[in-house]
Amino acid sequence: MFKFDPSLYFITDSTGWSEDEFLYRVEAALMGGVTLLQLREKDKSTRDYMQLAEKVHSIAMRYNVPLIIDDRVDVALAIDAEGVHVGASDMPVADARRLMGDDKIVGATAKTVPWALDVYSQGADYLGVGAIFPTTTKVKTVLTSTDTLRDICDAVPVPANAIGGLNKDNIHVLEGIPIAGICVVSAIMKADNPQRAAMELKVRAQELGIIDK
Ligand code: TZP
Ligand code: MG
Repeated sequence: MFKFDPSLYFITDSTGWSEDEFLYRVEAALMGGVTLLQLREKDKSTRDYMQLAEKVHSIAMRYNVPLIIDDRVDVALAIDAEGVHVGASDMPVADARRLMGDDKIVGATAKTVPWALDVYSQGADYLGVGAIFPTTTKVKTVLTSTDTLRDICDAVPVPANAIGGLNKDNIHVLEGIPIAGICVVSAIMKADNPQRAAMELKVRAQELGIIDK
């Protein structure tokens, strides 16, 4: 059984990397202490998404880190991933929960308190809240203030993570907000040394008291 720990949540983006380089980076991040992993692919065919997901899943399992599949309940079920993450234009959380069952992780995006309450009531296990800072990752998003992030944390009993443009030099803005963890793409994916980047992010977040030691 996997432990669900969203404290350092790494979301992948294979854009611009060969498959070997991508898989190497994913593994390096896991070695650096990533606690939760999401495979996020926007342009792949179902077949290619599944094939990559199977490879990433077998790596993640070696590190006992749950794999979440972005957007696609079918892909998550087909490869027996530990969970799925759904956003506003994906399958509704209640349907994702019904299909995934109670033992899988269903995460949801929320950018406002009413939205957070809605996805929580539909059965979301955790929330991704942002973008806190502008992001260079391919995404349709708006900024969410740290005040709203705090309000969301206070409004729902499930873990909420901050996302969007976060790196070790700016996560101090999250100090004192009862988030469960941070989600990053570029800060690890595009780092010269993804293992070191993951380690440094974790140490910084721990120093700030954002996540537990
Ligand atoms: N949702 C809100 S911001 C974002 C997603 C998927 C992308 C975050 O990527 P980065 O590179 O950490 O800014
Ligand atoms: Mg989505």
